[in-house]
Amino acid sequence: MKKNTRKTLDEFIIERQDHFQYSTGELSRLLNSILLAARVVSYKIRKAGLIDIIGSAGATNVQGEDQQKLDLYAHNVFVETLVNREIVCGIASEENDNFITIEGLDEAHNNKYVVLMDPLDGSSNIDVNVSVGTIFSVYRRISPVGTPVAMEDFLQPGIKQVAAGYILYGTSTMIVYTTGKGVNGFTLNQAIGSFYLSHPNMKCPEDGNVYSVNEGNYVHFPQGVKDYIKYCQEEKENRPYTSRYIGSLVSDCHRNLMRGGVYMYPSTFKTPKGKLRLLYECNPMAFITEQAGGYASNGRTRILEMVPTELHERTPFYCGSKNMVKKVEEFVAKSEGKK
Ligand code: P6P
Repeated sequence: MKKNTRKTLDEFIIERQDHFQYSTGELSRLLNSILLAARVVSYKIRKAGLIDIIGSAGATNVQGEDQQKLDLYAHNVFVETLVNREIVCGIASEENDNFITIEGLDEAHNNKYVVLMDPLDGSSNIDVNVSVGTIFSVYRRISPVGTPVAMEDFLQPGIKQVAAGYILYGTSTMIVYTTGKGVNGFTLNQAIGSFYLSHPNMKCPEDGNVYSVNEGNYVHFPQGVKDYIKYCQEEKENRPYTSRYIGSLVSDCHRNLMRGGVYMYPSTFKTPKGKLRLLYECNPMAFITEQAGGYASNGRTRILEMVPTELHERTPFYCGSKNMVKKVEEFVAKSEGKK
């Protein structure tokens, strides 16, 4: 019988313990907590059509978006798992107006890390059985250890992330994450509840022939983005490219990471600053993509160098194959008369 030589994620984290700068095992325990919560959420999602867990929760989040029952369920599972293990000193979530402190646990003030997350991105796709994802980002706090967590701990540029990852609840459940030493993907064996190393040392091709954008917003895109989309569609060189848009950030970015391509969410009439949130969607996806050799931009500058000013701030987002994202920047610069 063929030996199962694949490492489990638990073994992988222990093996890489030395990769976590100054880690006292806290970051490993943090990642393991996220994994545990991911298994719980994955199990629930897989039953969504059979139990009363789909559809609207009848509330809206800070973005004014209709909260799905599974949004709130996922939020509660990740928050409770992290709080109960007293690993972090604070949590920011798309589903919460302000960041979450660890009330009543003074010792939590001694914890070194904060987590920012989108507990369930693309959740409106659940009702139609389309893949969704969880996105998380981890920073070392900058406020003094021993004091309550502060907003400055969350408003750090993406280059300061110590870890980032996503869980893709797709045809299989995968976790893809980085701690700044490359990107690795693990697939969940639902039968035994273990994640196995299935995509070691993931690399994003520098070029690709897939562009992902909601072309329904075309008329409101900046001129440079319109010019780039026409460039993708013209019959020249290795074009026209293929258009693929799942409407689920994690799914579209995962495909582009594996096969090459560019995901675009420009500013539009309804979302003049873009739709995606810098802190817990764009920064983690940018960190992972760049660690795999790709690139992420707001159309002018590198996402990871943006200095946040608000917890839920939005930004235009272009992410994927380095040469394709750089080409978008080129078209944007040209349309703005910059060389
Ligand atoms: P639109 C899901 O709501 C999300 O945040 C991303 O997962 C996805 O890529 C995008 O928004 C879809 O937005 O406006 O094209 O439906």
